[in-house]
Amino acid sequence: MTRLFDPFTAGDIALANRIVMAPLTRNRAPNAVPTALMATYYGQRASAGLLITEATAISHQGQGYADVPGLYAPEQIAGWQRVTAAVHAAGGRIVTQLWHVGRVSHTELQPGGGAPVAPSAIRAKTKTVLIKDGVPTFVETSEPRALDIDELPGIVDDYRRAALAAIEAGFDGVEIHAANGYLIDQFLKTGSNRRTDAYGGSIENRARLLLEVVRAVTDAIGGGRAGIRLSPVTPANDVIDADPQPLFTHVLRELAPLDLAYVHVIEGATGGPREVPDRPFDYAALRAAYRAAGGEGAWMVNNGYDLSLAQDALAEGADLVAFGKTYIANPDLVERLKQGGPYNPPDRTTFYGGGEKGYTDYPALSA
Ligand code: 8OZ
Repeated sequence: MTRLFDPFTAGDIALANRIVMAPLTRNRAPNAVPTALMATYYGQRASAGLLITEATAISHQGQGYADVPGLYAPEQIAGWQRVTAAVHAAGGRIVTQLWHVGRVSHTELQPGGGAPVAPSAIRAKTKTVLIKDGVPTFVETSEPRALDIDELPGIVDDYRRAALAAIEAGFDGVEIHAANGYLIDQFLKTGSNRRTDAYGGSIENRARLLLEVVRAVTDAIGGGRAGIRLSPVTPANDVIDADPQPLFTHVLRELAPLDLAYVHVIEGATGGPREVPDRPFDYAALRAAYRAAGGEGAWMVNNGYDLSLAQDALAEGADLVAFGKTYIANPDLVERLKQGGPYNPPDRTTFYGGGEKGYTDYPALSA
């Protein structure tokens, strides 16, 4: 019953417990530079076994929303150094989530006002956020252009350089964001990938970019400092695969020998129901395929967990449980789970953008 609160080692990262703060986009990094307020926010949550930062752009091209942070310029690395120092001073561990949004972007956010890039020129029926007259405003994503095959090595190299920048910034590791309809997921799934070259068509081809990115990152910083996030059936950002079970079985088999610290799986619809109608998925079979192929990374589960669901998941073989919205509102979530609550309710109106309100002002139990 108490395993949730026991120490655990994921790859090279020693965690005080099995409770993880999920990556949460908060849009509070003007000009993509992490702020002192962000250091306060993450520092407040350092009693989690592991903190995963909000999604962080690996390049200007990988940027898709106003005021999300980056990890490709010196001032961004310096900003993150304050964050990792605050978390480490409080005894925590923190990895950063490496992100390329692909087609989920807008010309206003792209270098030179160009089109966002994608596996194929298919527009996502989804919105992004721009700041209009100082106010965060939802807008339709722009029409993307299909990446030339010659551009892919440069994108893989951007991931590698961002992983090295993460280590320079003091992170304990990185999480490769391969979920939620962003670039890597756009390549994986049939709905967004119509390519006819070595990166489209077969499962092997659609998984190629993901595996090249993971190999580049693990070669650069070691598998024990790298995790990956996957979302087999989420409808997020209008990306759907016709047959996700064999696709993800292939991905997990190929990931198995890379000695990742962890595999992070979003069950169902990101931030929504744990079951997606008409899209059944067998997560236990996915883990079994990974283990059967020799994969030893920690198995991290996410989506809608509370104390009792988390304990059930650990009993059924998960190693780590990531909490999202609950972590927005409860900086001392570990203590609250230990005591069985109470939990502050999250205020949705302050999730994206703004300042301290709804960010660093949620009270701890001791306050
Ligand atoms: C919410 C708003 C913007 C981006 C994701 C990075 O879903 C995100 C995201 C979430 O993975």
